[in-house]
Amino acid sequence: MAPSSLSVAEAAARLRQARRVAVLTGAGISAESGIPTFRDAQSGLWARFRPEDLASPEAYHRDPELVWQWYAGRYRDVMAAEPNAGHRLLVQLERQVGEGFSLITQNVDGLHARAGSRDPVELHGTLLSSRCERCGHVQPLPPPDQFTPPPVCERCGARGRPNVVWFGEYLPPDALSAAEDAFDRAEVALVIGTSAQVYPAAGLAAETLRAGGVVIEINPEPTDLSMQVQLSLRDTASVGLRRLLE
Ligand code: BV8
Repeated sequence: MAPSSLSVAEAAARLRQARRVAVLTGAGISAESGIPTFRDAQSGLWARFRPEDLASPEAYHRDPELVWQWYAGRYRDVMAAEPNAGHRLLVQLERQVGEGFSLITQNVDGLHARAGSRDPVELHGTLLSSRCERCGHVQPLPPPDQFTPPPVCERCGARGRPNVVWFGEYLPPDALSAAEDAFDRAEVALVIGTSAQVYPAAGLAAETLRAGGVVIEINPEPTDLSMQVQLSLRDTASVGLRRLLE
C-alpha cells in the first residue's frame, strides 16, 4: 500500500473494525500536559545540556549528582502534571478494542497509567522509581517534596540510579518482546508524538507494515516514518485521535 493512501474516514473505519491495535507513543503525547518533549531545547538551568548527553551511563558515572538533579527535576514536573485528552482518548480506544489492544510508550512520565491505561509497556523505564546499583532492587521514589537524591536502597543501603534505559543500554527484554509481538500482530498501528529517531522503538512500525498491517502517524511535524505509513496526520495527539475516534 502506497504511503498516505488512506483517507481519515477509511483509517477511522479500519480502527473501528480492528481486533488487534498497537500504539507507540513518544514525548509528543505529553506535550499537551506541559511536559517539554525530549528534544525540545532544554530551558533554564538545563539549557546548556543536550538530553542525549545526560541520559547515558557515562554521564551518570561522571557526575551522578548532576544527572540525579536532572531526573529529580523531571520527576517533580511530571508529578505536578496531569494526563491530557490524548492520554484519555487512548484509554477510550483501549476499552473499545478490548484485549487485542497494546500500548507501548517511550515516555518515562507515568502519565498513561495515571490516565487509566491498563498496562502500558514502558520501553524506556520510568522516572517514578529507582534501581539499586548493587542489588538491582527497584523501589518507588518518595513524593517529590520528600525526595532528595540519591535514593538509598531499602534492601542493601547502596545508592539507587534512575530506573530508566539510557542510550547504549539494552531495553528490558520482556518489554521489547511484548512491543515487537504487538506490532507484528497489529492490524492497525498508531504512532503518536515521536520523532522516530530512537531505536529499537522507532523500528516497531516497520514490523506492522511488513506483516501487512496499516500504520497511522499523528505528529504536527513530518518524521522519517511519514512517507512509509498509510496515513500521516499533521495534528497534535488529542486532535488527531479525536479525528480518528469521534
Ligand atoms: C539500544 C529514557 C542496544 C531516558 C530514552 C550508537 C551507540 C549505541 C547505541 C546506538 C548507536 N546508534 C544508535 C543506537 C541506538 C540508540 C539510538 O537509537 N540512538 C539514536 C539517538 C540514534 N538506542 C539506544 O541506545 C537504545 N538501546 O539500542 O540497546 C545497544 C546497546 C549498546 C550498543 C548499541 C546498541 C536505548 C534508547 C533509550 C534511550 N532512553 N529515554 C530519559 O528519558 O531520560 S530515549 C528518549 O528519546 C525518550 O525516551 C524519548 O521518548 C525518546 C524518543 O524521543 P521522542 O519521544 O520521539 O521525543 P522527541 O522530543 O524526539 O520528539 C517528540 C515528537 O513529538 C516530535 O516529533 C514532535 O513533532 C512531536 N510533538 C510535539 N508536540 C506534539 C507532538 N506530537 C503530538 N502532539 C503534540 N502536541
